Amino acid sequence: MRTQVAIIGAGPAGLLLAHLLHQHGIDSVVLEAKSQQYVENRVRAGVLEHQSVDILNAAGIGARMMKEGLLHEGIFLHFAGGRHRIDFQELTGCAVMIYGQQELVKDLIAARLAAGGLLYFDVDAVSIHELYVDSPRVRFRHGDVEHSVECDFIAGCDGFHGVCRATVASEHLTLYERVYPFAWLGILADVPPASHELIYANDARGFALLSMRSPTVSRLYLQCTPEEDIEQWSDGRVWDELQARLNIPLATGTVTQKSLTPMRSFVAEPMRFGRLFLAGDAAHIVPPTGAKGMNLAIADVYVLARALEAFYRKGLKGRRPAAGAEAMEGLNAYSQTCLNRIWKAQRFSWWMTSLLHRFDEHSPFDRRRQLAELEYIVSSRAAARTLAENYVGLPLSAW
Ligand code: RFL
Ligand code: PHB
Repeated sequence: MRTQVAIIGAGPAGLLLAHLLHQHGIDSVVLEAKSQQYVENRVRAGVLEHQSVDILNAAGIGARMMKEGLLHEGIFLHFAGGRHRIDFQELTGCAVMIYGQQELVKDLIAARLAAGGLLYFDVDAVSIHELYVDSPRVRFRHGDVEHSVECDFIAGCDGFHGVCRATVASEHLTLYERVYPFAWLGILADVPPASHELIYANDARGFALLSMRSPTVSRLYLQCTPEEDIEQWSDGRVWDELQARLNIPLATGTVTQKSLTPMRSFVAEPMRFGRLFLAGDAAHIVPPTGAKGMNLAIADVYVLARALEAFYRKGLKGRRPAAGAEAMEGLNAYSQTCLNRIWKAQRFSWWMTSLLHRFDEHSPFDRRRQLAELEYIVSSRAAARTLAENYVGLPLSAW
């Protein structure tokens, strides 16, 4: 088969890219290793920056998000026995949206299917070929049938463990990585959230986060060790520990999901190799403390879709597009445009992680310094604004 853009991975990055390209009249095929049911039920991120909300609304994908999502104008920081609010609306004029990643994924799949776009679930043996020519190819198996897709471009939206980045020869890649000495134990529970806004708690026992998915569903996280045996955490033990760290009365409810998330900062540079463009978690991972992962994925494909639209508009219409310098301008700038913003989100995610977690290697001096920094943030408008403007999202620049 032949398409303009072969997209590998049906997470937020791949699905949104397919949707934005469709709106520009650009043909794509989306290949996903897992089943539709698996992808639609994978519990992950929950916070959308205000610009992510704008992008989704402008793309006509935001109707259910605007109805069911929860607009949050601030967060609470809890430390040293006190709770302090950071007022995003007052400090930046912006808010964030709480809307589960799996709900966004459902909306994007529904839009893709309604548009009649090609979307293959349960594919395997995906391999990519001839990245440095004008017509690269993707091979994959679906059921018992082997397919070959000839295309103009490949979008590697296949997450951290995907094949796209792994296909690039290591001498072409520079990797930056930090692995943290802790993880998050997360639960989803059928119980109304105990606070109307998120609480990030720095407690001597370790970090905790109270978040939510709806007025009746809570999402909560606890710092633990990366080797933690999740079986050792009965529901009762989780609730007791959350209560101790968040220092708020918690009604308990049925725990419907329990998971362990390792914490990592990671960037692969560059994000383009000939006709292959990496986007989202395939190129970068942030620790979830800054709530940036899904937003970076959205920002990457927003920039990529604009660059591809310009390529096809400026290139020869109807025939094989010319890869002239003017048509390629946006695509040539893609990697640097995204990386400028990614590194700022990396810095913020690392900073929030360092500020809020318990580090075993910390000396009493380090602990007092951490508390002093939190005290400074809640007592200085400039410091609070720095946190707020990063949390709601730094400006998006197209190239
Ligand atoms: P995804 O979502 O991992 O999607 C990649 C898709 O590619 C498929 N795939 C393949 N398909 C075909 N062939 C192959 N060989 C393939 N290999 C893999 C996979 O099955 C998958 O469907 O990457 P994408 O689209 O880049 O999206 C990134 C986000 O999922 C991720 O950054 C966020 O979930 C991170 N994250 C958060 N981000 C936020 O913006 N705000 C948050 O509040 C937030 N909280 C979180 C998070 C991530 C968490 N976990 C579990 C890692 C909280 C947690 C606990
Ligand atoms: C979530 O609701 O899953 C969530 C919220 C904020 C974070 C991370 C995860 O920083």
